[in-house]
Amino acid sequence: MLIYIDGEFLPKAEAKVSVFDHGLLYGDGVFEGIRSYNGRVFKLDEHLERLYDSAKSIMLEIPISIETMEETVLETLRRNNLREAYIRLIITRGVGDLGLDPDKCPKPSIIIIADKIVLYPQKYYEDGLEIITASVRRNYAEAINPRIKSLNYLNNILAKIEGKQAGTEEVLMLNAEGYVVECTGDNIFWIKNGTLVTPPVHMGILEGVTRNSVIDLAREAGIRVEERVFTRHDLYIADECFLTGTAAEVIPVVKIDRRAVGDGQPGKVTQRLIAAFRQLANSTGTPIYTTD
Ligand code: PXG
Repeated sequence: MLIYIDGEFLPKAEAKVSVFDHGLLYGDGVFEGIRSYNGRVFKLDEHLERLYDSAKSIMLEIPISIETMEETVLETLRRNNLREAYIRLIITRGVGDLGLDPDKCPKPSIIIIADKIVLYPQKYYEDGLEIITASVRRNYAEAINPRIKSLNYLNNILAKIEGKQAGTEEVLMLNAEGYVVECTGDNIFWIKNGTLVTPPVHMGILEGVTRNSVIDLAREAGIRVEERVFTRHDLYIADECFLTGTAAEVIPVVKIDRRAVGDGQPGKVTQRLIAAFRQLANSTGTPIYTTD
């Protein structure tokens, strides 16, 4: 495996960062998780735009252009001979001293890891997931805005630990006001009487690339979509529920806080959207190899 770090492609054993990197010392940096399907990178422009927006929001200037970044991501995939991959792009504040001051870090670091994709077990797509609500609340937007895909994921990790202790794969998170926002690494949708609902971005969620694709697909299929505020009550009385994310794609939720969603089986609209998303992911994207 060859990993890109600051202009070089290094074997895994040599791909290392300094203990003085502020990404490690303070979680000071941003990242992206991207996938390629069948030799094409899915929504590469959208992921890169979110990466550069996240960086701008924390006043971190990425030292290469978005065009060079795009080419470097593709080159990392080529060097590793990958067609179906999970790509982790990381920008850290870089090496500084032991103080918080980001101005002591003269050069941000760029890391690109491209690996084989580890998929969720197929049974979750057929039988659905069970989730519970975490007691930990999603970050308050005026503290660390959830729209920033920062290296500081402790908020979500604390929620994930609660889920692991309860034996669930994902965990529902509420914002400080108690409204449903998202899960630890996935956005949430529910359906009632044929209308698809998901929280608006300003409530304090990561604006998922998969989320946005699913909203488009649903609208194209003639499904009414609403981005609005809701509580767990709405989820408890929903007909269907599903999560979206780069790793999970579209995955049904059949139990929330030990209550069955709808009839306790993955719903019809959810199944339609799973199929539509797979079709889109397998037929679009930026080609990695010129022969594709
Ligand atoms: N919400 C949060 C908080 C996320 O971190 C999503 C939603 C979905 O966004 P996309 O753009 O992927 O549709 C994410 C992203 C993992 C992993 O290993 C997943 C994410 C982030 C980090 C790791 O499962 N999901």
